[in-house]
Amino acid sequence: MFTRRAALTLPLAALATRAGAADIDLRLPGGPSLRPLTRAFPGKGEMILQRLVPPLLETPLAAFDTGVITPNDRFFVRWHWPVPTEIDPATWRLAVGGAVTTPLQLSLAELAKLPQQEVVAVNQCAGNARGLFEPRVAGAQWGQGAWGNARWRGVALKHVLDRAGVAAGAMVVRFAGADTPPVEGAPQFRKALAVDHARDGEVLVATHMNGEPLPLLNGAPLRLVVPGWYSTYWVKALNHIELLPGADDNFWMAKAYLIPDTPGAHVAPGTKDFPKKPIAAMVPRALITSLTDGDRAPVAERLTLRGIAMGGDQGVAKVEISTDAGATWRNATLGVDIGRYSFRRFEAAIAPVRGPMTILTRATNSAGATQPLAPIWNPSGYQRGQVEATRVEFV
Ligand SMILES: Nc1nc2c(c(=O)[nH]1)N[C@H]1C(S)=C(S)[C@@H](COP(=O)(O)O)O[C@H]1N2
Ligand SMILES: [Mo]
Repeated sequence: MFTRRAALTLPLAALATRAGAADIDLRLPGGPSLRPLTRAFPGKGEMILQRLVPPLLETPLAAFDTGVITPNDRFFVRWHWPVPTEIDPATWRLAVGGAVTTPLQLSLAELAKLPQQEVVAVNQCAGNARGLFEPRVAGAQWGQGAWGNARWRGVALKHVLDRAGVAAGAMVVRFAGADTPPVEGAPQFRKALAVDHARDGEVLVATHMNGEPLPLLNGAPLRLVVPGWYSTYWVKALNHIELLPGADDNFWMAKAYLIPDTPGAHVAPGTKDFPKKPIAAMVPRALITSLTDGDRAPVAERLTLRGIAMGGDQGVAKVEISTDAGATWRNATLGVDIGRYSFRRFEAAIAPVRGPMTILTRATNSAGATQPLAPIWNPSGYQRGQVEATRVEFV
C-alpha cells in the first residue's frame, strides 16, 4: 500500500520543487507572511509549505470554499517528529496493554472484523491561526488552514477496549504512534483521554478518511479520531494503547498543550503565570471562505458571501454576520447539516459599496456557546475562538 520508496523520497522531492515555487501571502500581522506553495508531497495536491521536516502543510483557504468536506489531497498535515515511513499493513499491530485483563496485539485484519462506524468530524490543530495572534507568539505560524473536515471510518475505541477488558482502577487511556523522536531523550508523542471519554462510543480507531485508506501523512494505517476535540488527541500511525491507573504525566499531557484555565483560554497579552489545564474540546468558529482577509474585490449590487462554521463539540445553531463592527447582526443561511462535529456551510448576501468594509462572522452552537468579539491571547497561541474579521477593499 505504501512503498518504502515513496516515503523516502518525500523530503527530497519537496526540496527539489521548493526553489521557484509560487508564494502565497498568509497576511500574518506579526512577521514574514509569504509561504511557498508545494505539490511535492505524496498524496497531496497544492499545499502551503510551513515547514519541510517534519512536514507542516497548510490548506489554502480556497480549498474550504468548494464544499463541506475537505478533500484528502488538500487536508493539512502536522507531525512533531519525522513521519514513520516503514508502514507495512500486513505486519502492523495495535498493542493494547497496561491495566487490562487481556493484553492484545490486533492486526488490521482483526480490527476490520469489529463493527465499523463513520463520523464526519473537524480535525483542527490547537494552534490553528496562531500566526494571526497579536502580539505574535512562538510556534508554527499557521494561517486559517490548520483544520479540515472529513468522513472518518473505523472501529469505535470502545470495542477495542472491551476486547482487552479495562481493569478496575484504570483511569486514563494513553495513545502512541509509530513516530519516534530523532534525538535521544526527547519525548515520544503520546496523548491520553479519560477512560469514560475513550469508551463513549464516538472516539474511533479510524482506518479510512473520505472513503479511502488514510493517507500516509494523515496517519496511515490507523489514527485516533476524537470528535469535537482538538487534533492533538488524534494520534496518527497508532500502534500502542495503554491503560493507566492514574493521570498521565508524560510531557505531551503535563507540559505541552496547556491552555489558561480562564474563559475562552484568554489572558492579557504577555501574561505567563496563570492556572493551566490541558486543551480539550473545541469552541465554535465561523470563517468566510469566498474572500480572504485583506482582499480587493469589485463593487457589485449584491455579493453572496460563503463560509464554513463549526460548533466545537456541538452542532452549529446559527451563524451571523455584521458589517457595522458588531452593532447589529443578521443570520446567514446555513447549509445542509451532516452531523454535529462537521463543518456546516453558510451563505449571506451583502450590498458592497466602494471603499473598505469589515465583515464579521459569528457562530453559535446548539449549547448556546458563541464567539466573543474581543481577541483571544495566550502564550502558546491555542484555541483561537474570537469573531473573525474579513477586511475587504471594494473597488
Ligand atoms: N503520531 C502522531 N500523531 C499526531 C501528531 C504527531 O506528531 N504524531 N500530531 C498531532 C497534532 S498536534 C495534529 S494538529 C494532528 C494533525 O493531523 P493531520 O496531520 O492528519 O492533519 O495530528 C496529531 N496526531
Ligand atoms: Mo496540532
